[in-house]
Amino acid sequence: SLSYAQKYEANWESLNKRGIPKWFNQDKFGIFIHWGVYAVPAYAPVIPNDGLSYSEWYEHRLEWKTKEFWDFHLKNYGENFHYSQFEPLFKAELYNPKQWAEVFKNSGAKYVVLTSKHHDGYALWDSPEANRSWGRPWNSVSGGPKRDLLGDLTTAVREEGLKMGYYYSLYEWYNPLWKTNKEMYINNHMLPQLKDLVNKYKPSVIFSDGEWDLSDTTWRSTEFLAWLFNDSPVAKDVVVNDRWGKNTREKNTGATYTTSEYGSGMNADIVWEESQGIGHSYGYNRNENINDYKSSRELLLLLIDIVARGGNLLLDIGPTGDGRIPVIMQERLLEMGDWLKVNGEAIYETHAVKNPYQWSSSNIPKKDDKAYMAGYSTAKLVEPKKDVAHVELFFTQKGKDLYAFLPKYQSKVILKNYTVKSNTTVSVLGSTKVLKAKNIGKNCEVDLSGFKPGEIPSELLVLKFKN
Ligand code: FUL
Repeated sequence: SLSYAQKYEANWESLNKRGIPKWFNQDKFGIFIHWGVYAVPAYAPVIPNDGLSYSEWYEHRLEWKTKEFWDFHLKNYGENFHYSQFEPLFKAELYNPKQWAEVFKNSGAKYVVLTSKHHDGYALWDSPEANRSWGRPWNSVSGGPKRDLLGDLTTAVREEGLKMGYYYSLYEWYNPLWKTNKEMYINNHMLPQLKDLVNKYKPSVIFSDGEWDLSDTTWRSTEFLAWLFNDSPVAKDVVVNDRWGKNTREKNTGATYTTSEYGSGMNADIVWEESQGIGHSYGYNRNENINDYKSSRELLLLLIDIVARGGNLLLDIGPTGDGRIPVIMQERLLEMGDWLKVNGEAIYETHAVKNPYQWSSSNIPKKDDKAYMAGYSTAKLVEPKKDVAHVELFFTQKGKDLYAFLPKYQSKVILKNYTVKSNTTVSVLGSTKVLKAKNIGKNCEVDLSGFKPGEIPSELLVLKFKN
């Protein structure tokens, strides 16, 4: 828990005493946005579970002449077309932050994290520090859209009642200072820029990144965090991730939350957040097609699986260079929101059940059953930790109440080693009907056969055991 009275010192031992503001782990679901100049070429090869699929790495891939990118670039833009020449084509002429914020609100997400600056150094606000080697400004207000993209989204998102946070890359691939004098880069460029972002826009989340080349001491990360937690305008509620220097990831879990990326997440004992896109890239990739995108059912299973293990999902979208959220991404978000409107009470502000596997239902078809697997892709999406058996049901709890998520409707559900009490009522979220539930030995059997067709959903139903 947080203690505001104390002054944190610039070391992890002290910073870790702060804890992580409660709102973060209660909110469960956020939207990640990767947007910048890379949204113009918007291109990467499509290779599942491979960082080569990240379109936001376009500039670096060109510099390294990575074949898949270089061939595409030569063919379509030519050898002499420099990455910075995409900036004038980044116009965001159809950008409507209010519409974006409405979609986020209706997706059921509670917070938004936008790339304030990715590794290419391009800032989405009027950052005085943001400039290129030849000393010219390199941000969305001086060039490209000529607009404070970040500020305008921040206002719109907050008007919808959601929290706003920023991704910020500590390093920059082609900043001359970075290349020649790391200390000056950090002191005169990076730290003032990050503080400017905090002072001007007051983030609820800082998702730091690009930290891996240097130690946390060289980055002066603990100094920055002590300032952030003691003296910044967001000292009370800001939440920060774990990327503050090589060897800081998955550590310092008292002050920072753990980030996994296109991964399977963590266990329930720490505050953690998994991030991934709907397809295989964070930035928009025009090279992806419908089969590369997860369905809303798959995305909801991903969310459920993560929340059942105590984590958050930061689901990424990649807007286009002209300022739109691709319609298919909007649809995915809105479909998730429709489900969350009915079932959100089993997600928000819940906790992981310590050992959910003890309750695995005994009458659910086994995982090798083809029909069953066809509608249940989580095992494929989320590589289970080696000690975790195939998940048949997902569970969360809130106070004394237990929620059980069923990937598919079944007429009877048996929870092993779980018994209902005389005052327990069992229902399906979205329906007021009280279900028959009886204990048979150590197990509890719930009868779902009494519903008329269409009365409850046939997929992703949630049983509530109210105690
Ligand atoms: C990574 C970055 O390199 C990716 O481009 C992306 O921003 C991801 C969230 O973090 O480390």
